Amino acid sequence: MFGAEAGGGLMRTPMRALRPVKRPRFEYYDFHPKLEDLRSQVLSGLVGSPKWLAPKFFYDERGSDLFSEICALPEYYLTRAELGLLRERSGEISEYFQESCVIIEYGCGSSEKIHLLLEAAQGCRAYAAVDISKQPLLKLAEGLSQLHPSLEIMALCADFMAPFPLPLNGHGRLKKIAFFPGSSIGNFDPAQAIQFLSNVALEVGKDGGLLIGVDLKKDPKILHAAYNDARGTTARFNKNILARINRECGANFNLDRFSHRAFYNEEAGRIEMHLVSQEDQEVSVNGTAIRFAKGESLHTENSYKYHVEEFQGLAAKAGWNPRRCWTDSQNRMSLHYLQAR
Ligand code: AVJ
Repeated sequence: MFGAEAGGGLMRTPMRALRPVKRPRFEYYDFHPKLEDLRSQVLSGLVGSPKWLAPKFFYDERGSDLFSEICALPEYYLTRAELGLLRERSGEISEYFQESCVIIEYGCGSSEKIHLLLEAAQGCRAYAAVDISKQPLLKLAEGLSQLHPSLEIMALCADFMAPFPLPLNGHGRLKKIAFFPGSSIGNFDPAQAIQFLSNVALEVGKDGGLLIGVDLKKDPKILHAAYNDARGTTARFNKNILARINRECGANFNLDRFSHRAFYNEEAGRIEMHLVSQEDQEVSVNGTAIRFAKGESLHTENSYKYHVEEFQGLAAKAGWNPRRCWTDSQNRMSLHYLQAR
């Protein structure tokens, strides 16, 4: 134990000071997508019509910081509501984490959610964090290894949209429970969501679990505000994707010539985010000329919202049985525990 020497800690004996401290550790695996992949995927989205970019490209270092800012915005209820559920329902959640298990978190960012979950998850022996963004991933793993020195931690930098090997070291035989918080599932369209959830079911195996946060359908005004915050942080987050492409793909987007647009598409049940060209313009991306007409939109994100039963139906198609669902008192966010068939 370090640090817990209230009183009497001032005069450490030399022996004590010299005793080697076991450094908290974790294992890092880099399956980070290559720069060429970014360039070719970005270009293929920009040459077609309608133009689009995958939302995973938001999360460079700057984008990850902006996303953390979003999570603290008064309008962005998702993070607070989910943290509230993890806190208030920790007793009930912990029932599913009694047995020795390994938790696999997809898209952890720098979230404090896993800190809360680990307090409830008595049986957790190992934790594998998967994220596309290296810096927040390392920060999270470092922080956790200090707090939980006996927990086996694996940090995997990978794009979880594509299959990748999951190195669970000696822990592959433990019960596996996936953790997918934050309504990140909303970035997939329903067919992709079923595909992803099926992959996760295969990964955890029969009787494995999934604890997943899903944003609920609600009054569109509340949804609209969450993606059009007064401070303009979401707009900066959206536009940062262009700045990133400038930095990493040799492009010359002028961010002032695009505007942030986010709205709720009721029919599709999703928030859509776009960047709308303010004028006729031509942008060069890695030597390729891309034309934008005035008013033309570049689609950067979908964020699907689900009723509880709607999501359970989707998960059922992917091999999951619903076991428990918690919602907050304002019915904004849901947290599901599902079991693989
Ligand atoms: C991380 C995908 C859950 O859709 O709410 C926040 C990303 N985009 N504000 C979401 C996001 C704009 C977020 N997810």
